[in-house]
Amino acid sequence: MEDKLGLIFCLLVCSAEGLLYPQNSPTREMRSLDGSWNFRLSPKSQPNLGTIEKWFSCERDDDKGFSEKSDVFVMPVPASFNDITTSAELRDFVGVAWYQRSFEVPSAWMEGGGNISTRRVSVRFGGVHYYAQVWINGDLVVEHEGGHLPFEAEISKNLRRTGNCITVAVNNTLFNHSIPQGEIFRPNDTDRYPLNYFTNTYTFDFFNYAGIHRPVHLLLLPRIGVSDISVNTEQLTRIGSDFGHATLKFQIELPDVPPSSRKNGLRCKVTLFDAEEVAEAALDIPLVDDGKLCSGKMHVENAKLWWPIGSREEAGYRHNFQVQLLEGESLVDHYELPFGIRTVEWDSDEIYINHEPFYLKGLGRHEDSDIRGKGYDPPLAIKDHNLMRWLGVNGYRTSHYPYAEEILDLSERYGFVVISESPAVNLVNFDNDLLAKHMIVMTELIARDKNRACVIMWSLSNEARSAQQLAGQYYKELAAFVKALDTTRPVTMVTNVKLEKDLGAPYMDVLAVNRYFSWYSDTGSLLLIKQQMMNEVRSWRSQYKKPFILSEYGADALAGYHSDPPTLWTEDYQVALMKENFEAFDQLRREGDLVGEMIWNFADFQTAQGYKRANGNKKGIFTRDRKPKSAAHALRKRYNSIL
Ligand code: BDP
Repeated sequence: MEDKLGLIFCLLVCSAEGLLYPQNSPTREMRSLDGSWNFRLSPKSQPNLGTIEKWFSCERDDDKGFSEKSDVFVMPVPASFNDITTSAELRDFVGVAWYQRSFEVPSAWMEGGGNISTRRVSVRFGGVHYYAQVWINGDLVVEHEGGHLPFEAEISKNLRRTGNCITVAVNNTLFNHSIPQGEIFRPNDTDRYPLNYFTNTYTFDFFNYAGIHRPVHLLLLPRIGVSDISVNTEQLTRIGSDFGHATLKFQIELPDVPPSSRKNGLRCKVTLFDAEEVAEAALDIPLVDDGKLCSGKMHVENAKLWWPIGSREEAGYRHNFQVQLLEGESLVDHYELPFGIRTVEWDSDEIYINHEPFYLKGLGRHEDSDIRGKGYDPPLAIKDHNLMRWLGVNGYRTSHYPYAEEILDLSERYGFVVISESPAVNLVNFDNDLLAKHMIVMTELIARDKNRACVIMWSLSNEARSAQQLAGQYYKELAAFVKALDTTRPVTMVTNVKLEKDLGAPYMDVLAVNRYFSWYSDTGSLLLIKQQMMNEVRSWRSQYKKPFILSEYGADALAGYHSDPPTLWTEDYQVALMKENFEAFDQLRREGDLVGEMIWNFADFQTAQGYKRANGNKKGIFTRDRKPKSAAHALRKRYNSIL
């Protein structure tokens, strides 16, 4: 992959349209393509072999094709491919991995040859890491860069009545200008390395799992239908503890088609239903802007509000924002968007949800588990949410990349607050090409998650080298760009740089700082934590006068290791370190200097191999298979005792 070409390509075709989450409705149908796919690697030394030999051709009797080859094996989707076999070659593979499967579409979808004038068939990927190319029956239909956000392509013209074939080539290589970044290490020392030896190195602290990580859907959609919806709680007057009068501002978009293909006389009917399906407000409005959109404001009286978990008996309340596109009385499109009514505000000290100060009892997480790697797995996602409920957590950060839409749905439903982070982790250089790409990622992320009540803040990056001279201008431009895209949420960047050196903080609304006192500095000296933490937070606060979140602290602990007095890598040390931090947090909070604390990490997770990592990072308060360490009980006790 030539990264500049990728950028230019994406600038041309990356669009915020068509990202609505798939659903069945009176006008929409979907079919899952999850399951067992055929899988084959283009040899590491010949990354282009699959393309040269046209593995996407899907011809069974083609001797160069994909099918029935001895090196083809079965791969589950969604899942990372790395841990599915016992092969170290596959686990550490760098290059292009190929997926292929056959599929059928219902014959009704193909009426009139796909009935191209009134309906379209699309394929939608929730996330493929890192660079994906997709072919249908041998035709390239879409390419997408970036491993954590959805993309979609129309395939109506590429389909056959029966015997369809889809091929996906996934390149997991990370470059200087991918997000996240990586480096190709290609030594020319032939004494120590075989000819053509190379690896892909990266500095971030989690394994670069790859593959088709999230669900794949076939969609049947109206050709002139709803392509995007934006809704936001613009104004809110609280009524009592749980309710409010609200003004919702919304915009419904249709595809930008030539005037000759537009339909005249379309209108939008927008209805807000409560959870019992009782209509609370409705509007009927014409399309404007050459038939490309409907927009308006909806007033709703006594609406039940979306509240964070733990703050009210009923948290995570969602209404159904139903959009119908009508032509006369006939229904052209129907989409239902779950929508939580809530506001987010911030000033120099606090973050407010529904006008109430919010204190984040949080943690950092990863999409990570045994066997699946970063593949979306419903039992795991639900288990994780149950564990967070047990802990008394009220929010988390999607460290260090956007999580699956299905995970955010769960979080929103339970009332977990989410700081949504881009995949820009450990950025090391700050040039215009990277900035352009970072802007694309933020655009795609906001397009995907803008309607979610649970998402209260955007995190532009984690632990960028923001002391570098060029970082100041970079973050100035990036923050302005994101704030223009979304004026309703604060922006942060998570930093580990020293206060005097960090060049990004001046442009953020909220400060988020990672500090590992007595782990990465003054290792073993637990008694220094309180003093160091308090001085640290107070100095950021007095310099910037912005709300402050301690976004990471913690210690590695090998489950089952104990010592008294506590020593490094034991469960006892992890707990002791937490308790010292808690004392500092309590005092800082009393003084009005802290709006959130987030332990690192929810569970142990896999990393690249290294002598500082014992089969992964062990800072989890749960093990990788979600068994509690002593730290989980200590955190639970704390979070359940603070309001
Ligand atoms: C922080 C990073 C996080 C690491 C953690 C650690 O933000 O990704 O996993 O340190 O070292 O610096 O455990």
